[in-house]
Amino acid sequence: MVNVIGLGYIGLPTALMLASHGVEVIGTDYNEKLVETLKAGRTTFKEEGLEELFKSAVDAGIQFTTKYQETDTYIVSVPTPYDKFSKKVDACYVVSAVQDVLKVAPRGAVIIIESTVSPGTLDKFIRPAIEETGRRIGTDVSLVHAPERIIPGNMVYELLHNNRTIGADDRAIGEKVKTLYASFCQGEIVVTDIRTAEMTKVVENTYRAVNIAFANELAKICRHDNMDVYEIIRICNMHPRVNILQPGPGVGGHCISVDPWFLVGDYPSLAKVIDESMKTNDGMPDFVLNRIYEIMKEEGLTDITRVGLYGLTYKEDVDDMRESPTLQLLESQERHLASGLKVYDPLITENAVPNQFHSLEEFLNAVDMVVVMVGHEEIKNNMEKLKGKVVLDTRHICGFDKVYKI
Ligand code: SAJ
Repeated sequence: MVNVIGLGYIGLPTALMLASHGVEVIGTDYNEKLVETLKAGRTTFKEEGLEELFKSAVDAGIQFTTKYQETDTYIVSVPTPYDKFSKKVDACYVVSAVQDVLKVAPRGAVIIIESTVSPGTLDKFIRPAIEETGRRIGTDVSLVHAPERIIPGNMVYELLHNNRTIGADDRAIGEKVKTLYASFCQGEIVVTDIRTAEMTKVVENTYRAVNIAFANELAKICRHDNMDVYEIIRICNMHPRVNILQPGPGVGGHCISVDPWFLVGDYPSLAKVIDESMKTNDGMPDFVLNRIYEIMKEEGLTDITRVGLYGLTYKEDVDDMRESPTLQLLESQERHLASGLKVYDPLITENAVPNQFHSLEEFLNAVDMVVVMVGHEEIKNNMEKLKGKVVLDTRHICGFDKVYKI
């Protein structure tokens, strides 16, 4: 039996996937409300294919509880926040989850950490937490790091098809854990050591962050001299060895906008390109705000309260607002003492920010200028409704002629 600890964006789909592939699974989360929702047969966030997967896992007998279980295998998938000032990972949730696991784990149990951590975290924080209890790693319990790689928006498909990395002290334990993931994973599963597994995960997200920063920098250069950055990137990407990502209003989510900071925090004098890239990405919401002012001037618009931001989530077709560029822009707007921007997102039903609308029609009636911050399907399917508005399209999704770009 596997006890999956932490039933958030990664833990839940992983638990469901294992259960629907014949593994006996108990999912544990300290959040009682979340566990009650799952027990009542409802999923806790929106994701393509999640409902079907949930049904099949429930049919297969998955259970949800707030209690840690006595079992031979644990998968820890709890959040790893980072300290915004020191840029270092805060491993407190992982440490406390492991401490709670140790209260119930039998001798020989395998503890798999799936949460993304900065390289060295298992050595610095997790091993000492285990040793403090008098347990010997390798004999009493085994430690494994199996970082997840799935992308929100396509999680279920990627859980099945992505290649995976498993870091273990002991090859035999690594192979055993590989067999567990191979129950559903059709990709290649590489077994390596823990430090390498920690580093590869952070490097993958850093690579993407640096590539996006490069695209954002190109957007600024092109804006300066009135060149079309999208056409330039499109043509460059026709070269067989060039693959530049897309510029945008900023980088959000809890991965690409966070993980690279771990390297800057741990290696401040070495991680120069990474540091500059993160600053470039973090500067994009301000860049968009300046574009809004520029365009308002050009169009003779004077009332900022008649400008609306379309999209609150960190990217298209997910309901996750963590670190979203829109939230960053709203904060920046507060700093500039220019609050009043209207906001709307079809996937955010709760009241999250001031001046938020819950209907596209009402939102559009309240504004003269629309800033497309997120390219949700909804707006792609309703492009004609933007006609007659001044549009700043930060996602390059509007096909019509008169549209402003970042
Ligand atoms: N973005 C751009 N331009 C692009 C692509 C993305 O501005 O060309 C922005 C998005 O709008 C968003 C942010 O970057 O605000 C991050 O979105 P994303 O789709 O690039 O990535 P995440 O954060 O949803 O998921 C990433 C993935 N990592 C990589 O592709 C290397 C995923 O595979 C990881 O599992 C996930 O991080 C994670 O959990 O670490």
